[in-house]
Amino acid sequence: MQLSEKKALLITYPNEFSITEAKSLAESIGYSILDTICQKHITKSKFGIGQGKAESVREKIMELKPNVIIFDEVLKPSQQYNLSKLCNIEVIDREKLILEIFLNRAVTNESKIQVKLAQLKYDIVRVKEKVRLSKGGGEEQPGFLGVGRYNEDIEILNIKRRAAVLKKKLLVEEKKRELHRTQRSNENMPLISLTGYTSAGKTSLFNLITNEKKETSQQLFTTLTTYTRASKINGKKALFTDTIGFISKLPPYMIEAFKSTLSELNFADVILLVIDFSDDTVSIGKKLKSSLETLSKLEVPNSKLILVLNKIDLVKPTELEDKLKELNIQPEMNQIVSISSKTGHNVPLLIEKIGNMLASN
Ligand SMILES: Nc1nc2c(ncn2[C@@H]2O[C@H](COP(=O)(O)OP(=O)(O)O)[C@@H](O)[C@H]2O)c(=O)[nH]1
Ligand SMILES: [Mg+2]
Repeated sequence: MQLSEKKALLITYPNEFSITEAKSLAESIGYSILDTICQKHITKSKFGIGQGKAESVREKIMELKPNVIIFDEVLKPSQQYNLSKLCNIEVIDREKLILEIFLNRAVTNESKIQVKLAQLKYDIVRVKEKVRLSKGGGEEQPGFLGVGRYNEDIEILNIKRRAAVLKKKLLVEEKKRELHRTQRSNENMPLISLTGYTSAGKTSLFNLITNEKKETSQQLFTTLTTYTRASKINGKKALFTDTIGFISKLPPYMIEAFKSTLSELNFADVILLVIDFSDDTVSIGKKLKSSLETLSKLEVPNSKLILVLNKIDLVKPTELEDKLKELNIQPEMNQIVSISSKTGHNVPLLIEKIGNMLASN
């Protein structure tokens, strides 16, 4: 798809978290969101959204002329088909969007294979659903069910065969990984990786540190370039990587693909775990816990971790103290720093902490 063609209409839930996350995800691979439609119920049987709403979406599409609808929920093939046909436009559901992101970010052979495996799993569910519908399990859809039963069986067999081949290749790649890891540690330029949940502010911080002046809203131009850039720490060159980060509500079959796209964290000398500290305390606690669990599964040692409490410009000083207390975070700890990627507050302190960590490791 051409850059200029990546205009989307977003359909999501009516809460700030869903809206920000879906936008951040979509923008991270270059979509610009022309408009957002929020609905409390987006799992309705025919179109995901209600019939009346679907009609008004169709009108919006004719008015705004986006190239795709991004639907922030997992859709059944029939729902995807119905909405797509009604609005005469491609519909990308949440799973498909995440797969696109993975595909865009997969660097190593291993992660590319993992992503392809996840894509085959996405496809097989859809083909099986077609079979189910053709057996009379759903309403008749001309065109959609044009392919006969026989062809679908072959399709499923083909997918399974491709998956088996990929799994064998994966074993080979996993063995190679150890080799690369040791090679990497022999190079001299330190690597600093940014991770954290979507919309925590990773890209904003990355741009600030690596002097990228473009706006985050202009993701179209920033993120399609490289995710790794050089900067200086204590006068010495260091590499910074803006990782894919953590995504909420990840379907279990995507976890392997996700972990392998995160495997670059294993090469990092310092990992910045970026947290949106303007979030409510309960969400911060949940995200922090699950981030730390994922990092420990990836065998990232705590000694390489700096906890970056971002968006501090949105948090009142008293509120900050309360939150730290409630979350049992000791702010005087060396590995914690509260910053604002927007105002630049405490960013020099963060750089200093990175320098100290590099010097002590
Ligand atoms: N107020 C405020 N907003 C921020 C800050 N850092 C990031 N943002 C905003 O949060 C949103 C998500 O930021 P982004 O860098 O794309 O997050 P990412 O998904 O982690 O890469 C954007 O709208 C940013 O402008 C901050 O320190 N303060
Ligand atoms: Mg980002």
